[in-house]
Amino acid sequence: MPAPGENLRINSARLWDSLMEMAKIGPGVAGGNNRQTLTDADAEGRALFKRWCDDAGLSMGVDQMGNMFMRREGSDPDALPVYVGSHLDTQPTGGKYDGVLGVLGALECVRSMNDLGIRTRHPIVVVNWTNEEGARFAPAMLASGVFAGVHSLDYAYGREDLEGKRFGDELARIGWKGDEEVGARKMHAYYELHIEQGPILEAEEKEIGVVTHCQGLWWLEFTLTGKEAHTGSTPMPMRTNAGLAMARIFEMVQEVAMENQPDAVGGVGQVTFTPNSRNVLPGKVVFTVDIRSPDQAKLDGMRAVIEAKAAEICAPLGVGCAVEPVGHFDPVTFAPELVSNVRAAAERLGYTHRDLISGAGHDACWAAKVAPATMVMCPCVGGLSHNEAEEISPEWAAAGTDVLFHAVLETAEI
Ligand code: HGY
Ligand code: MN
Ligand code: MN
Ligand code: MN
Repeated sequence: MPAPGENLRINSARLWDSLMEMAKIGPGVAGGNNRQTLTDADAEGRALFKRWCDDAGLSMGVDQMGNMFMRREGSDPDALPVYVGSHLDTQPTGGKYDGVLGVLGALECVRSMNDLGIRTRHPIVVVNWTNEEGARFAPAMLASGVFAGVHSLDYAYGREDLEGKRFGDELARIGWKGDEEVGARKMHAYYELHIEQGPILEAEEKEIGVVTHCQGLWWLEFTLTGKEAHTGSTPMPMRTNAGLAMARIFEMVQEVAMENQPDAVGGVGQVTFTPNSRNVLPGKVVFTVDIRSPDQAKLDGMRAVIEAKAAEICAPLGVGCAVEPVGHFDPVTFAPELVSNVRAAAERLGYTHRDLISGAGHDACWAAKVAPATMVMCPCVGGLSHNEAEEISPEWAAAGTDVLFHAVLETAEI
């Protein structure tokens, strides 16, 4: 089968218009997006995406986790489809491109196949995975995780947001709780286009990241138990200060990550104080430590050291310390054959490229457990993401989607 010709390109103007149109839904307060999963804004974004898929002649399937599967028929209806997608939900202070570029880039590939009269042998399925971000309902990549058999449906339905609302109820409320059995679908292959969310491609002036691996992660939920007391009248020696223990653990996590450079990170993004009153010492402090590394031994070693040192920090303070892993995946190796398709496509199209390990987790990490999977990345300005100032150029969006287009055509067979 001949490779797609180097002049085969997507419609970059239409792609950019779609990105800007989607960005109007669930606007943030500083130019980005707040389209958190299962909110009315998410429902509005899903409806717009469905309208566009209807216009492109795609048929829709929705599973029990609200994952949207938009199918373009191939010449061989019995052939397993090639799945291409990402997520439309965002962080509370998210950007316009994290996830969205992957969903709308996949849609653009299908729109371009329609324009060019291309019929692939394998069907193509464009995917919008529910709740990749895990901001409102932890953990992240929840729906692709259920799809891959990592989480049960009951576990997912029972996840609660900070207002105590249940995932399953909210999914039903917005009208996207499908009947299709989650995980029943079989994929021939899975591709995901995503912004890098890191500084490497821009710094090295490379247009394409050929993603060979994704670093592994642990999310460790710490519950520290102190004693509620008056911040003013309680003498220092009489305090059981969970907040102080938390601060020392944060410092220790930073030190452990720095001792494991260059390929390790560690930090905390969310903390809850109870009762969270400015003149009450916290009786309880809950936070999630996020550690990551592409090196399996480093990843698991950091976890062991952090848990041991946290206990040593808490004991002399009289603070109780409980730890529970609430998210994890080992470092991911993506499918070499698909990675080669991405690299060959970048070469053919004349885009500068370099192999890359993904720093962020993606739905592709769970897809890789059930099918050959890989990713295509484009740069983002300053490597910034999970920030409303997240930015890319139309040229970067087009380059990533052109490469995705060629790699998908290669696997789906034209
Ligand atoms: O946490 C992550 O890496 C992704 O943004 N869910
Ligand atoms: Mn993402
Ligand atoms: Mn994200
Ligand atoms: Mn493991």
